[in-house]
Amino acid sequence: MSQALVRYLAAQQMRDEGSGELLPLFGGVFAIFGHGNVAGLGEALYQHREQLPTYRAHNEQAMANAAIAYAKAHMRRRMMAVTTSIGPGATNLVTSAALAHVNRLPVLLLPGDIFVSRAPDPVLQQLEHFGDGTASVNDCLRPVSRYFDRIVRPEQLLTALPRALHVLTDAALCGPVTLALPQDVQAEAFDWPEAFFASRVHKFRRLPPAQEDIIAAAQTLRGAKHPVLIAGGGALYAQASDAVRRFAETHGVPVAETQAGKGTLPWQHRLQLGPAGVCGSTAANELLAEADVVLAVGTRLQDFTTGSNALYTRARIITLNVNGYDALKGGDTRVLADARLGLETLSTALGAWRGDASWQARAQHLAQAWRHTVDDITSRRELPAGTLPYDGEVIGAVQRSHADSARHDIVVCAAGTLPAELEKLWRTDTPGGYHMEYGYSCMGYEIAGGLGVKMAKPEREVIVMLGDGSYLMLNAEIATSVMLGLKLIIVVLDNRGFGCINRLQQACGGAPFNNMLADCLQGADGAPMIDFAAHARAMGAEAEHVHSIVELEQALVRARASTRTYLIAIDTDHRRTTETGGAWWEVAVPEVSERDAVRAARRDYETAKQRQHPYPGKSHDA
Ligand SMILES: Cc1ncc(C[n+]2csc(CCOP(=O)(O)OP(=O)(O)O)c2C)c(N)n1
Ligand SMILES: [Mg+2]
Repeated sequence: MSQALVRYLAAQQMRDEGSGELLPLFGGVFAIFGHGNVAGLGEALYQHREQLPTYRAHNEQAMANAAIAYAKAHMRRRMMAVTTSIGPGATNLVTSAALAHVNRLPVLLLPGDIFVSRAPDPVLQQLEHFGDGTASVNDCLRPVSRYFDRIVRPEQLLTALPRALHVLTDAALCGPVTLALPQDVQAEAFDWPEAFFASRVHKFRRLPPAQEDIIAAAQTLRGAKHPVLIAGGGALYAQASDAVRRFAETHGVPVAETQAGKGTLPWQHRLQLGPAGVCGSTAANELLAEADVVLAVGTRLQDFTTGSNALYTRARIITLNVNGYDALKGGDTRVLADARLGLETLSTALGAWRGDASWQARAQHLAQAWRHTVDDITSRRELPAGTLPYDGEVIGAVQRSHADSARHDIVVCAAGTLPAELEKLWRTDTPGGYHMEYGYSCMGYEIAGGLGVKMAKPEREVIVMLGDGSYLMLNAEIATSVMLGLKLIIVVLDNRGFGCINRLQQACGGAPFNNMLADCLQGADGAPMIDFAAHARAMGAEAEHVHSIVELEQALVRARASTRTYLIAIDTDHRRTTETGGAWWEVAVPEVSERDAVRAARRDYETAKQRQHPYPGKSHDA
């Protein structure tokens, strides 16, 4: 069964749109062996190691994060599989499966599973469920998988694998697939039909829009004077950047982007408003607040994008999404279609229609003002003595360190202060140049994710930016990047604690508590000064600790020249952030408290909630 599974995976292909070349759909398999996969799947992977390479990393969650990042960097056209032992290896996948599920990214998870025969029962690491004899820990993966199957007879692969591949390659269904593989079944023989292993070229089909949806959307837009288009991750995955640009230019519709959609339009495009929502630009948020129609393309419309449904409450919302569930969100008008086809068809239906000329002029003016704001922040080099830099100044130094970084670099990030700062300040003119995992915003994704991106795009400089908290959560794949010769530049912003949550806590009236190391319970020796550079060197990377933006610039020259993973640690201020831009984000504040600060925060919270609507775009009905 294992041999058949590996042979089948190796036979799946895709055609690269750029070069026209046929490439394996699966770039490889990440594996940590144990009982439950070493004898069966491990032996099969060894046999087929030329067609389907196996990579070993240090932690199952990190391996899966790397695999997910690989697929994201390939805009979901290529992917990887991940295999684990039974028990703890398998449950280490749960977080990553949820991450892939939330972000709609494909990954094939192959955890080992307990004996179907139950001959040795229980085996090492087996959970004995007292009420369900069919349960194993792999059942934890059911609610976080788009497709889950347990292969209890070898021939079940004949139906399970085509279904798995369908889910992995379908734009609407796309997400994690789990095939749990009981170890005795992995080792069983079966007479397979040879045709099962024929190579197959997967097509990434585009769903065309229905005519009636387009007519309705065009009618809504024609009634608009102040339209804004929001580009989400779906716009990138549908490779709709050109379609978005043409739509914006032809119809005079300014564009705002989500975390997943950033980079759809080049940063310097005249109609590029910058990011929408909680981590958004002044340009995007000011126009969104006044928009009469929002065309939401390929976005899940999560709270960071909608300002917790309090940002664009006047607008009618048109959703254009390949996923019916997403198309439903706040949609007055829904177009169920691929982003590219949908925009092209809608544009044809709109003919010569354009939004108000004064609206476009205002959009261009605000967009330019925002670019000046960003310039201002990211060009700061010399800070007053005794001032620690903050994330915005570090981001500026990283961008300045390459003459054409907007085209060449891929920045990778996921959690902490940095996502908001990067969304506001990072500049890219290449789709995929901004790799932010902000659907799950999972601490620890960054370094592993950077590894996956570098596997997908070895010719690009992959720059991982992360906080001390994320670094300490999951960093061991630095050693894997050294072992595989996959160079990363890692910039650690050490503000000695969970800076963003500390600020959130106080914004909600809370006392500084249990976030910054200084505010945590400590023994006699206090919190250690963590030497991140020494830590990375211990794993084989080159590393240094710098003390200013000017030193950071010099270190970045060395980092870019290095062929080996290079970490730069810099001390940063946990209080300063980019204050301009942004929007309200709903975080529930206690209704009763003995603390004045909490009661005051509660009053602000109740006031802010008055602007909120059950979903965006409803107030125009009132
Ligand atoms: C796995 C995980 N646990 C908890 C959180 C909640 N959380 C978000 S950011 C953060 C602190 C991040 O600290 P650090 O990486 O040092 O970044 P900083 O906020 O200090 O810039 C926490 C605890 C999360 N996003 N992911
Ligand atoms: Mg920190």
